[in-house]
Formats: sequence, structure tokens, C-alpha cells
Amino acid sequence: MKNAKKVAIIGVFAALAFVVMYIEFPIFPTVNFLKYDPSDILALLVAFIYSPTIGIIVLAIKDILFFIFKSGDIVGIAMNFAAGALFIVPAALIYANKGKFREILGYVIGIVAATGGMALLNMVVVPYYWKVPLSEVFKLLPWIIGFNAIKFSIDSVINVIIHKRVRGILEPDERKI
Ligand code: RBF
Repeated sequence: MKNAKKVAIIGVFAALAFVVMYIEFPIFPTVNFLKYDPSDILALLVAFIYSPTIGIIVLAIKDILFFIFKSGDIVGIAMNFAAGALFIVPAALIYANKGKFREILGYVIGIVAATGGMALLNMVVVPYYWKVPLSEVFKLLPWIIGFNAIKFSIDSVINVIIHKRVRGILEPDERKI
């Protein structure tokens, strides 16, 4: 891909992801600091169509913009980035344009990596963030696991539906092959 196109794709998708992150809402009232937003789907799309690196760049720019213009919460943004990266990188590396089976396997491994990784990260971060003992975080663990599993399952289902169409729009020549 030409550099100019790469820069344009990154800019457009990071801007779109930043805007859709404003849709964020909690899934479980018990852990209302965890909010679902569809922005990771934009980063996943470019990771699938171009490369995991471009996906991570889009994810990072989106999070930096959201931190500056909306949240101002460095911990929340770092956790959002970590969760997105833990999902997108394995999913895109496993899929690697190798068909439906690899695509589904990519989502499954991505969901497991993000859900497991974030359970561990939350056990480290939440005691400091909310100033609560680790035993309190253990009580929240089922909700944290449920949240991440649901968040990245929703992203996977939406990506299954749209990723071929988006590829057709972005890379029309490849469709003829
Ligand atoms: N986002 C996730 O997708 N998964 C998480 O496990 C997760 N853990 C978080 C833990 C803390 C203490 C905070 C403050 C945020 C966490 N986030 C997580 C990010 C959150 O859902 C939201 O995207 C950001 O706070 C930006 O509003």
C-alpha cells in the first residue's frame, strides 16, 4: 500500500473510532466503570484488511484523542487500549486472510486473550484505582470477565457481518481476484 493511502486510512479510521467511542455505556451496573463502545471494531477492521500494526496505530490515536477531548482519565484509557490490543492483535494474526475457519478461531482466541488478560490487569489496577482491597476485586471478577467476553463477542459478530463489505469498498481491485 502506498504511504499516502496508509496515512489517509489511519486518519479516517482513527477519527471514526474516536467519534463512535462517545457512544460508550455500561453493560452491568455493578461494574459501571466498564463501558461498552464500538470503536474497537474500526481498529479491528483495518487490522484485518491491512495489518495488525495499522490496527494498533488506529487504536492508539483513537484513545489519545478520547483522553484529550473527553475522558481525561489515563487509567481508563490505558485499560481500554490494553483490552483492544489484547483482542485485535491475536485475532488479526490468526485470521491473516486465511478463510472463515481462521477468522472464527481468531475471534475466539482474541476474546479469550482479552478476557483473561484484562481479568489479571484489573486485579492489579482496580485496588489502586478504587482504593479497595483485592478481596473486593475478586467479588467483581465474574462481572469483569462477563463484560470483556460480551464486549468482544459483540465486536466479533459485527466484524463478521461487515468486514468483507468494507474490504470491498477499500480495496475494490482485490474483489476481482
Ligand atoms: N475496558 C475494557 O474493555 N476492559 C476492561 O477490563 C477494562 N477495565 C477497566 C478498569 C478500570 C479501573 C477503568 C477505569 C477502565 C477500564 N476499562 C476497561 C475501560 C473502560 O471500559 C472505558 O473504555 C474507559 O474508562 C474510557 O471511558
